[in-house]
Amino acid sequence: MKYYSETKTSTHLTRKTLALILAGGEGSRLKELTRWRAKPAVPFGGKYRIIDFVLSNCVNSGIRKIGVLTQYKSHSLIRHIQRAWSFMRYEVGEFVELLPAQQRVDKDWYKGTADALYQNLDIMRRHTPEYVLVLGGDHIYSMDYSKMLLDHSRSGADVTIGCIEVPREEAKGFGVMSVNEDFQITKFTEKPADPDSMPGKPDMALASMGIYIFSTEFLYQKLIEDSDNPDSSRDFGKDIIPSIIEDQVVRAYPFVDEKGDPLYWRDVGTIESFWKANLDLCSIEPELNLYNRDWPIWTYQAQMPPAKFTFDDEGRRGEAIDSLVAGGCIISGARIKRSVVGSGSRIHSYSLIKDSVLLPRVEVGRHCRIQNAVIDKGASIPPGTIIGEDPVADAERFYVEESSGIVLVTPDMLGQKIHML
Ligand code: ADQ
Ligand code: ADP
Repeated sequence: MKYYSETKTSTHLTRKTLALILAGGEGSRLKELTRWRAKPAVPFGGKYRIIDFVLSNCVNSGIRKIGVLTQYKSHSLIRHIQRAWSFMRYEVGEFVELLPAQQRVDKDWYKGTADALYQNLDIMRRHTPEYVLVLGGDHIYSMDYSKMLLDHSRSGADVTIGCIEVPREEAKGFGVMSVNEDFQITKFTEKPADPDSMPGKPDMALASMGIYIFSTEFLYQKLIEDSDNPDSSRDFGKDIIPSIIEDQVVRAYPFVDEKGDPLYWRDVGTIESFWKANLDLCSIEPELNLYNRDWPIWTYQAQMPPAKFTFDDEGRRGEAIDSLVAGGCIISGARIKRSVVGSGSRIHSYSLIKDSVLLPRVEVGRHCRIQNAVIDKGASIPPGTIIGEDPVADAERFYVEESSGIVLVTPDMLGQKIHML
């Protein structure tokens, strides 16, 4: 009986919710991968783009009214959303609507994440939501937002913020909170130099996932107040959230399983974290399971034939182990280990690829050795190229991330003039 009424309530809640995905940030730590495209549009996992994960979470959670706020280098993002997500039917109250910065309120683009919403207040009002779910467009995870909505509506909070435990060192890049025994947030600091640790866990901090559920009228009121404040940078993490902690009911919603253990959530903000989250998919039992039929990750499906593996001229077979090889690839006499090979790629004979992430439509010539690398979409690696063995030689031609040693190779670095976005 309890289960039935919960299902009914959460269906009501998800129908009354408007999800707004912030997809306009620059993502500058991804370096050349975001030179030509916004971070949410960066290809991920062989055939997806990063934004597909949050969009799939919305649809799988039953939230079908979705706005995507875009700003920075949005061409490929907009194109992808139009191609992949147009199956939503407005006639039955389902949509993915693009909300690009368009100087609607004054001459300014979106100044910060709160301003991005403020500039679309009239559009939000038109949809008459009871709740607004604000999401980042650049995280890799599977999450049922209906559970968080249920928690928000039951608690009567003004805002509920998704949170997760992270090592204290990493927490410097996040909003960090302290909570009381009822999960009410008592302190919130955006990107603190010295993050507060969790009680009984000196090495961990409670980080904001950048996911907020607002009761609608409260959100509108705060956005308007913030727009009148000349000292505000118009950002949720820097301005709005810290300003309401004292006087309002702001609750934390931990992203954990039934046992209370943290679930998989990755901010793929750096080359290393992007590389690592891709390789996580190659584990025997990945924490994020793309093969879960109850939680499909939707994307644009290009018409591609199955991946093909053939022998080289000397009879050595092309093979891939602990790897994901997307459709349309031909692996002819090359060996691939613990790597992700993006759709439509060609890997030629006598080459070895290890611990690497190839975005779609990469060509690797004969006799190449590639390891610990990320190869951007459309890059054509000339025969005999060695990547990931000599950091000095790599740094002369490519980008080597200092902290991790991961090598990033883009078409620009190879002198190619065509950008496959
Ligand atoms: P950051 O990710 O550093 O921290 P921000 O750069 O504002 O915050 O990006 C948040 C989201 O908004 C991203 O998806 C980005 O693409 C988008 N975005 C940024 N500027 C935008 C703009 N002008 N218009 C539209 N979209 C924009 C935030 C929170 C932290 C939290 C982390 C979790 O501020 O408290 O811990 O997310 O990753
Ligand atoms: P190598 O990898 O040794 O340089 P090729 O690129 O010529 O060799 O391809 C080896 C094998 O891959 C071919 O025998 C063929 O089976 C397959 N192959 C290559 N290109 C195509 C293609 N365009 N369509 C279908 N199969 C192809």
